[in-house]
Amino acid sequence: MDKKKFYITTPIYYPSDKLHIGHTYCTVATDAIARYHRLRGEDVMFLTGTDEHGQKIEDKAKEAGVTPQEFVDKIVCGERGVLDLWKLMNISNDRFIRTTDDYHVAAIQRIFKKLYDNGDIYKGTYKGKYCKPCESFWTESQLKDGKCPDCGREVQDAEEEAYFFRLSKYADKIQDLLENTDFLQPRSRVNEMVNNFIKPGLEDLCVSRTSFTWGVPVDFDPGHVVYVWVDALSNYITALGYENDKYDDYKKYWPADVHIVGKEIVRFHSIIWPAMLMSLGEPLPKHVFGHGWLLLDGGKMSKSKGNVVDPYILAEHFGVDALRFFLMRTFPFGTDGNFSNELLIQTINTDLANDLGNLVSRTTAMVGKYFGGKLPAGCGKWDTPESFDTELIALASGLRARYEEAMDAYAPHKALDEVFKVIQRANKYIDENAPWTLAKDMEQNGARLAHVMYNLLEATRICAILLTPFMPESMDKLFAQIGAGEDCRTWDSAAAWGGLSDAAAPTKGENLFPRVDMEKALQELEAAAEAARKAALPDIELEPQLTEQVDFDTFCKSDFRAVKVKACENVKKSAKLLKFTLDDGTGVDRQILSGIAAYYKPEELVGKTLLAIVNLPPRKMMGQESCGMLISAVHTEKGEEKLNLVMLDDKIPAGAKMC
Ligand code: ME8
Repeated sequence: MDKKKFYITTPIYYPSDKLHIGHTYCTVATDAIARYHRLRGEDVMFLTGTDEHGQKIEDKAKEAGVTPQEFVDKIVCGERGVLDLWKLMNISNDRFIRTTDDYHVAAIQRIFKKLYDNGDIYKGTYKGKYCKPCESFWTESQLKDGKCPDCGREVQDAEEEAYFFRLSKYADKIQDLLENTDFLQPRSRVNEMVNNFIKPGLEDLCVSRTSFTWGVPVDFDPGHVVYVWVDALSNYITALGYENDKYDDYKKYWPADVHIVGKEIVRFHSIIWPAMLMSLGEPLPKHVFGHGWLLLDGGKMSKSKGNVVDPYILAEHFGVDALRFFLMRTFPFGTDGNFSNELLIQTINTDLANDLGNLVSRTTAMVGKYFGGKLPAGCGKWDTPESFDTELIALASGLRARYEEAMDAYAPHKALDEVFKVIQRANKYIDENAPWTLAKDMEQNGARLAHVMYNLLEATRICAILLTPFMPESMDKLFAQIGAGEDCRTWDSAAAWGGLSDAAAPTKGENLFPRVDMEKALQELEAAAEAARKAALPDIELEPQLTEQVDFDTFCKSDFRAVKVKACENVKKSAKLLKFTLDDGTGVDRQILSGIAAYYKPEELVGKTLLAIVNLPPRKMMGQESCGMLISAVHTEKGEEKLNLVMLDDKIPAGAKMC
């Protein structure tokens, strides 16, 4: 029999900056759902990728002094880039698409032409605002205080020739799709779409631009590039071979079972994308699921706000599986959640170290201690079960069904909640049976104790199967520790109590989830974040040069002289000031105070020839007079301000004029 197909996608990421924990959240969730379907024996296609075109990338590349392709290559394929992150996070995507891939670009040109040929794309005029110096088009809403958001200058009304997609034509069909089917989930997002976008009147969509070039060119009208969302959304079909020869499984996998997307891009996926597919005459995806955001300090993470959390730091610190688990366990998938390091550590300590970790280590240690690591054959059966035996067995036996219901409703947090109810029940079962008391009389209670151990291992096995999509690596290790072979790690065996052989030989292994010392970890995270922030800072940063000019005569009024340091000392009660006694060639000592104590020790300056401006009006600082100013060079290095006094050749006599 053919396996059931399951096609699942994540949004393809903008490589305009490095990815943060919010992006990781979305991809880990999709990965867990994909792994769940593989566990069920389905033929899964899991797609992710990068969305690499558009003005934002073109601008960023220009800023960085590289080509747009070089810019995206570095973020996608470079060290600690997108591909590295997904590898680290153990993301099991079957395919990775880049919208700059040749086959995708060619397919987009064909898709655009198809839409044009069937009359759904027409040429019109795009009205907007134009900033002449920047050569940039803006919409009214993009302006900052009515001015160009880039340079702050006045903008003017402008028009640009552009192609439009007849989105308005599909308004009724889309409304019907949203309101009368389960296409868009969670259901709460439907009203938002219908009330905010469809009811006010769907306007036709501008789908080409001529004001920048980093995009897929419209091949039948040079100068136009395809709107980035038409290019990006189509990835879901081009990656299967739609309108290209690179792949040939479009028929096999399309329509997608689900597009997992963040809530701010639900609009594109639930209105524009189905309209495009309707126009192309292709089937619609079965579901779009709009998940919530991870918030930091109450706001969405974004690089421009500076409030991003680096998934590399967290995964390296706590382990990939602990991080994957935390993301899925803590935040209800359809709503926003507040991220914090404290919450992460708490979850690791409570659920993984205490509940799951303890259950496994206590049970395997007891089997080692009381039975030499091997349970006696037949211990899986017990003729006169206690009520707590029945309760544990019933709860664990019904777990798969409850888990399945939650996973199928895209509620991984609920599925995990069900698993942890069983883990907590099993821990309680240890206390109820008090194995240490039973072990006091092995002759009398040995068989009962073996049965208790078996029940614990068996409940753990079922939980571990269902935790595999979330923590694949750790569950492999856990199976080995409880002595569960391949045949009893399967989806089928998760619904059948008694899958574990009663001759299993568990071994107490490494501690899978060590307890985290909250205070120490928080300090280390802060230090790691600070080091990463510093590493990302530019090596050297210079003050921008002044554009305002001074006339030559004004400049000549400044009297710069070579001065020799006769004496130098710290000014009492000031951390900043040094007091210099200088020979300026006049025969009378000159005193200058300078705020450079952080950079020099007084003794290292005595005897040096420095540069000073000597005709500034005298100033009082900390009660002492300063007659002039010493000249220094300043710059910023890795975010830290650096200062160097300008030192002259000692051959230059005191008082020599600089000109
Ligand atoms: O939107 N919490 O790319 P993107 C949760 N290229 N999810 C978050 C998040 C946060 N703090 N921050 C971002 C794009 N995301 C388009 C997609 S698909 C055809 C094109 C999610 O890199 C965000 O909601 O800006 C989105 O689903 C995904 O990361 C990619 O965002």
